[in-house]
Amino acid sequence: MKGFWRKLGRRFAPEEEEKIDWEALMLEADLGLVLTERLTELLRDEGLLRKPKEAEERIRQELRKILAMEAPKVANLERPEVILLVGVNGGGKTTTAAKLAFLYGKEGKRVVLAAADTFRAAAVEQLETWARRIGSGFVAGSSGADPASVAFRAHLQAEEEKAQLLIVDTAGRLATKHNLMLEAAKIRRTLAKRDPQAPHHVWLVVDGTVGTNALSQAGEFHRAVGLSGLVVTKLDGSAKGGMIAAVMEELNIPTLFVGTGEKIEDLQRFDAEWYIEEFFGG
Ligand SMILES: Nc1nc2c(ncn2[C@@H]2O[C@H](COP(=O)(O)OP(=O)(O)OP(=O)(O)O)[C@@H](O)[C@H]2O)c(=O)[nH]1
Ligand SMILES: [Mg+2]
Repeated sequence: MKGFWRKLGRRFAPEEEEKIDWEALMLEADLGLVLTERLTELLRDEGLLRKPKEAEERIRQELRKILAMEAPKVANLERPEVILLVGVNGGGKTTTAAKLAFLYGKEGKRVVLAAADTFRAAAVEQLETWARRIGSGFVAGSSGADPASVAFRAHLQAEEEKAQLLIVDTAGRLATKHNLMLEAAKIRRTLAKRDPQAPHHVWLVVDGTVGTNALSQAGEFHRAVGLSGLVVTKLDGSAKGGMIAAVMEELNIPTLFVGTGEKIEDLQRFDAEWYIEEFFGG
């Protein structure tokens, strides 16, 4: 993730510093309209618009407040705890499912991966290859099978195997986004038949390079299925990470993990201080 200043390709000469248009800069950095307006107002009220050093410090402080949300505990129950991954195509769901299985596996949890993307045979193979490599359990449906029934079966198997964690990968490539939401909602209802608490976590996997588009995606999925967290991928590229704070501000959904590459270990727990440093870095 490139820093706020670096990303904008800007450094201000001392004589320009007083004229910084904070509102424009924050919008460019993908902080979104709501957060940008609130922060601009705040800087104006506190007389910091012409004091760049103080203004930056004030924004850091506010970001710290916005991002201070505790991550949920995962895999602490008697029954398999379920993480349902949703998101539009190419966001990184399948890769993230594997990365999470790897990460929790390393922490000693028994994990089952469920390939509930039955629309693409390649998607099932992709996850199966990962599962084999990681040594986690794996459940798939035949091509065209009902994804909700795959999730249901996977839950049965996870219980049989005494797995602590079931991670469900879903399709991102349906005819319409509306179908995508319906599908995710159906998987959610079906899992609840196995365990009223399931899925314990519904995480949106979103490509960090799409900027504030991620905010509208998160809003739509949140209304349709209720999200409890975000995984923001591809922050290794020229990502526009500002939306992480925007999603927190507008939807109150925490970012839990960030993807920083294509390899299995390229997933990190979200760290607010790291984020703020990266955001302003440069
Ligand atoms: N650089 C980088 N690439 C990533 C990251 N996460 C995923 N990718 C790549 O993004 C591409 C899409 O990832 P998938 O995991 O297949 O995405 P998906 O959401 O499952 O896609 P659909 O199944 O089509 O909905 C792959 O080439 C991944 O290797 C990341 O954090 N960084
Ligand atoms: Mg996939």
